Amino acid sequence: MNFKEEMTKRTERIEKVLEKYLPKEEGWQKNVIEAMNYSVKAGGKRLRPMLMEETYKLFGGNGMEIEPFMAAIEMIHTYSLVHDDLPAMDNDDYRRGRKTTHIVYGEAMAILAGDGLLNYAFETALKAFENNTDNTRVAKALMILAKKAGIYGMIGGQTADIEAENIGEKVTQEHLLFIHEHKTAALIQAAMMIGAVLAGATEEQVEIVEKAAYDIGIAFQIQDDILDVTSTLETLGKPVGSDEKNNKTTYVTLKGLETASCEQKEMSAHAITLLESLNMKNQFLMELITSLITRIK
Ligand code: GRG
Repeated sequence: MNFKEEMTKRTERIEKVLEKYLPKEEGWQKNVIEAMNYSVKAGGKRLRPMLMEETYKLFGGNGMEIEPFMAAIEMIHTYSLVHDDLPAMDNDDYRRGRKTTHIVYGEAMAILAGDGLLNYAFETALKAFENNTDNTRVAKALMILAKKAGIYGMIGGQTADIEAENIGEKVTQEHLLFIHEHKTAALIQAAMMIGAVLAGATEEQVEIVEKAAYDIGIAFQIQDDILDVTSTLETLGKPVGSDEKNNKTTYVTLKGLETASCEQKEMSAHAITLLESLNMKNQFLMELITSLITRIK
């Protein structure tokens, strides 16, 4: 298998799925819909829908109900980026190599575009009921999506993150792990758990997937922290040094580059061991997980 070629194929497929589910730019709402679509179409690695579909395939899934969920998770992820870039939060001008949504459409429209994307994600995921599929699985998947994006997931992590900015060096490893688990790992867990649930995985199997996705999420965030100090705006598509600017404690400031990098590798390897314990095969998924710790953007 040529990993790079397979990656390109999958990314192109995800772009088509997104295109299919994005709202039409018309009516009195045209402006907000344009801002929503601008943010989603700005690109990005499409990691969450990719992990979702690959986990679905790992458990033998081959239906259509995965598609609205793939679009939904990317919409939720994109809304979080749009809001995170706002002046009230990180106040960033660049994202995914383009001007941020509030710079192009203004702050009010960027707030509404984020809200619109979050709501439209659920309107979209609900379309999975229209597929000829197991409604209980779809309902379970919706519950996972709602919880992992909410106050017990990503929003909870973002809250703890904002509060951590005010206490600077007093942020402990425990506090930081809470932030990373909720702000970053929760959506990755949602992606993989939804893939598993829709394909009919058992509760025990979904628990293993949740644990593996935790490791993947933390490792992914550590790499994000590393790139913030080692990369460039051109490569990353967003400003570097953002953590320092916002007085953020990260894995790198807490432990140093080398230890952070070692721990990240251990977590990624642990995730793979957990997934291999399921005795199911998806070579691309394993390579995708490994590639995340050496990613450059
Ligand atoms: C505003 C509720 C709310 C939450 C914001 C996700 C988030 C929480 C903030 C974005 C900033 C950040 C560093 C989040 C951690 C997760 C992360 C590394 C996001 C970037 O994900 P990528 O690298 O982005 O997958 P692309 O652009 O490739 O999709």
